Amino acid sequence: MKQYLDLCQHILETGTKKGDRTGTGTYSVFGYQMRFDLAQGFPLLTTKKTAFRLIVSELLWFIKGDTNIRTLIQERNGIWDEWAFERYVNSAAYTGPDMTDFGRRVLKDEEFATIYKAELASFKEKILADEEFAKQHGDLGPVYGKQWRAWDSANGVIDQLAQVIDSIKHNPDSRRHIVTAWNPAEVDEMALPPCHLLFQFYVADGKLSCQLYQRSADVFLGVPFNIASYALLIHLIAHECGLEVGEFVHTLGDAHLYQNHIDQVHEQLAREPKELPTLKVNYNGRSIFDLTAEDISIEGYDPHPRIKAPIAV
Ligand code: UFP
Repeated sequence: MKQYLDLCQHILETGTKKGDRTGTGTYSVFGYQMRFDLAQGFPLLTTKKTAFRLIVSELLWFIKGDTNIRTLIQERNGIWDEWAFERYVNSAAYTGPDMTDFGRRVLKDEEFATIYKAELASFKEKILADEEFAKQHGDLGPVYGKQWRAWDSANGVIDQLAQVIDSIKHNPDSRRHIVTAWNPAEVDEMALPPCHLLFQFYVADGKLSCQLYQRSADVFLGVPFNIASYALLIHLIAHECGLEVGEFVHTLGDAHLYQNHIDQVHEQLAREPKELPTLKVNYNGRSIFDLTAEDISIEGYDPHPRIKAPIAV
């Protein structure tokens, strides 16, 4: 994954110091593109252990059109927890200790961190135990799953994912194989406006490629997930359409390294990339819409150890 390490190096060398919504501070570049030939192996980062299991359950959650964290928590996937929690503590229903600005305070104040962890844990327990509570407070608003599978329009509900698969199958040369999660009418209702917001498929020589436009990219924590997630999506859709996999073209808008990730990036850059793993999917005649996390695995993944870093909420 030299492409990824080159991006980190590029930001370190040319990035502009820039403030951001979370108050953390970043080094940032605007406009960058990476290409991954999926025939060369599955692009899961080898210079840092990356949790493929979480990538799989999140992608299947998008594909199923789900927007509630309950399903993710049931699969022991906590990557969206903070976003739902933030909505909850800002709602009238929340009566616990003050959680204002929890993302930043948790990094600076140990006493607060203990209280926060307990609150978040009890929030998650309630989501699991109480279906009504989950319906009200586990939903993230009309995020990816909603837009991909059930975009609301004056002409009815649009299943963009099913439509794009259909158009790849029946009109492969089309230049309109597009799915967009950026719904301007609904952005304000989302817990987090989509980061990976528009993708286009391309069919040539029996291979399926895909280009993604990502408006905002946390290069240390988010991007390794985003690359693997779209690589997996291309594999699944290619199989669905009887095509081989081509390239993943990853185009970034604001590509940033948070200032509290810089030591970790240097640690990673000092590591030698290893051989890429291989994706295994047990399709068993089922469509992309019926696969479960148990059907998808990775083989030959022997990464360098995990590197921890604080997430900016
Ligand atoms: N982010 C990613 N990839 C994702 C995702 C979020 O890198 O898939 F959901 C990062 C980008 C940014 C933050 O650092 O999360 C979102 O903040 P903002 O909306 O202010 O761009």
